[in-house]
Amino acid sequence: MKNILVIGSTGQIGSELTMKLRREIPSGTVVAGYIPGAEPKGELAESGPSAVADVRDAAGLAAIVSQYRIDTIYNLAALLSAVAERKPLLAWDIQMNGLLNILEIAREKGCAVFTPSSIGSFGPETPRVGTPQDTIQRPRSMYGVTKVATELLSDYYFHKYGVDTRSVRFPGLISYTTLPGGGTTDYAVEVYYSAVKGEEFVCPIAPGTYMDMMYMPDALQAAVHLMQADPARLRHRNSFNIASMSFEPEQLFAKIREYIPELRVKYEVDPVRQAIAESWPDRMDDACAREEWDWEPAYDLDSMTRDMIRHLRDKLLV
Ligand code: AKB
Repeated sequence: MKNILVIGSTGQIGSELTMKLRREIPSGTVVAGYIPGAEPKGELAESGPSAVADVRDAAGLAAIVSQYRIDTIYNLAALLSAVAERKPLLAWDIQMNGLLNILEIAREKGCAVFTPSSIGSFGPETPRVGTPQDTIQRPRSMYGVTKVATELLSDYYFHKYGVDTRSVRFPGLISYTTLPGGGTTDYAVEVYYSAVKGEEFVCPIAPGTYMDMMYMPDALQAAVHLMQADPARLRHRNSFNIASMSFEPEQLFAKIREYIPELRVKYEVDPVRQAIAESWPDRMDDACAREEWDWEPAYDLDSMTRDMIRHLRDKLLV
């Protein structure tokens, strides 16, 4: 992994992953791929090359891969779960037709590909607690359908053509740099902003609804570490369960109140997000990731909360 294209470099994961890769692989080139209207800014724009990289434009992607001699593609282009329910055809186009373009380019040019899956790839029939690595995946959301298909298509390209595809099933990701847009787990990010700003938080997810969550530094470490893992140890590829914490809204609010006691919350449950959340696991079993590439998260709910509040105070209260 030396010359890397990050597609979706200005999104929640991409904005931090691109900077991490530039710091950790200084001998290579990390191209920040973006779509018009979501141009890189600040340090992301200044610290390396960027290029328009629309997953639906195969010729444009192939030109970037040739120009920068790309050997690894991080494909982070996706509509998140709640938006995908509103725009299912667009979600399919980006997530599936886009992925096919990337896999074809990877096959021709010999690139490795990381395309994240999600807790969204599971559904109501999946065992909810201790969700096994290999289990029932019958999601009912368009987001979930595209994530299962992403896993299958990525494995297909590995088995049929030898394309080095790898991925993880991300939980809800919590970060202070870039807000997520249109996910079911977004509440767990937004409440930190409300708490630090002293605003009442309106929670769209009902009390008692558990979901897997993860702090962004652990998610980024997983994305980098998996792509560097010894392929001989990988019995799985697309995709690995990874887990670090699981909570329901009240537990998160109680933890934040240990540091910001005045946090105010009211519930206005969004039926679309709630139905999706109820079909997702409460806690995945990540034993295979631990065994096959030494996955180990560093953050729990308390250490994440302290770090989030410290950074958001710096960012929002200047
Ligand atoms: C979403 O909520 O849609 C995402 C996810 C868990 O994949 N954050």
